[in-house]
Amino acid sequence: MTSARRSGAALKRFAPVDIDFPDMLLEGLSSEPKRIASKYFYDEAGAKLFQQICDLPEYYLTRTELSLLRRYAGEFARLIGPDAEIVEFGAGSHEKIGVLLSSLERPRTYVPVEISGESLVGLVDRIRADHPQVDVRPLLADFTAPLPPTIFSPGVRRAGFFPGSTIGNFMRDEARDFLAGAARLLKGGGLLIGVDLVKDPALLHAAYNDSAGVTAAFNYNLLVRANREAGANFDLARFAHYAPYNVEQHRIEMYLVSRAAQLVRVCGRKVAFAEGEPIHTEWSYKYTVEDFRALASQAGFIPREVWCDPDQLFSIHWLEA
Ligand code: AVJ
Repeated sequence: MTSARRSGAALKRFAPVDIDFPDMLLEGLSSEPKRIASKYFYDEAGAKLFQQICDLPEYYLTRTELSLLRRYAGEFARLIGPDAEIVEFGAGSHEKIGVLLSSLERPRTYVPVEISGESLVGLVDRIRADHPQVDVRPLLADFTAPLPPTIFSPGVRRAGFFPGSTIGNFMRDEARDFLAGAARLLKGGGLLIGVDLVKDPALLHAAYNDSAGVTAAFNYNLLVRANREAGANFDLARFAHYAPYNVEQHRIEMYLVSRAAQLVRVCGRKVAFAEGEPIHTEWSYKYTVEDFRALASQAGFIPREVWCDPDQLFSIHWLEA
């Protein structure tokens, strides 16, 4: 085991700055329509803003999923079985994985896969403190890319954990490809995944247009980050947070819309914006239970149990690999 794996402090030292961000930004702002990939939301400030989003009264996702996790923990433990290796896609909240690890019978290893060093370090320290019997082996990587099979324990029953409806950030094809990769990785075990549901558009709209403006700040943080890391000079006051629900496509669409015709410097170049021109920053797809199960089947999983809250806001699926 390397020192980077053993201690959070060591991990922090080796955590790379995201050197791809300026290139990606310039490329995304040169394309038509303009876009910035949503994985770039989560720098240190963005991760904090996302935590605040999770506590918003309008953002029902986190608390609904947590209550489902608490309520059905015993069932998850029975399905996952003893001595399992848990792979989490993304470093989520210590609370969610904490509920799962506490309910499992002798969980053996926990492998959080996360692209942001800061998020990973915080989570790893916390889980090591709370679950000293679990071997925590963080992997600093983009979980959307194929994972090196060598980091996993051979011959151990493996279960994936993918809470938060992060799967909603993928377009349908990408979601299927991701799930197909997960099905191969988890063969013999399964995937426990949280999926936000199609519902009253007014509830969805409120969740992404909160009255305190935290989601707007989360969106604007991409421009703050561009100004800091890509030599840009975005004036935040000249962009608007815009997050409509697309009823046909079952997705929240997030944009930063230019309030005026303007030129913005990015990495030494000038990028032109027309008045009203959007930068696309996120998709957040919502599924029906049936639709998600069909997608999982196409990806090679056998969809098994599904748990929903009484108001049908959120779902957790057990997919057998
Ligand atoms: C982390 C992708 C699940 O889509 O609800 C929250 C991100 N964006 N508010 C979501 C997000 C705006 C979130 N996911």
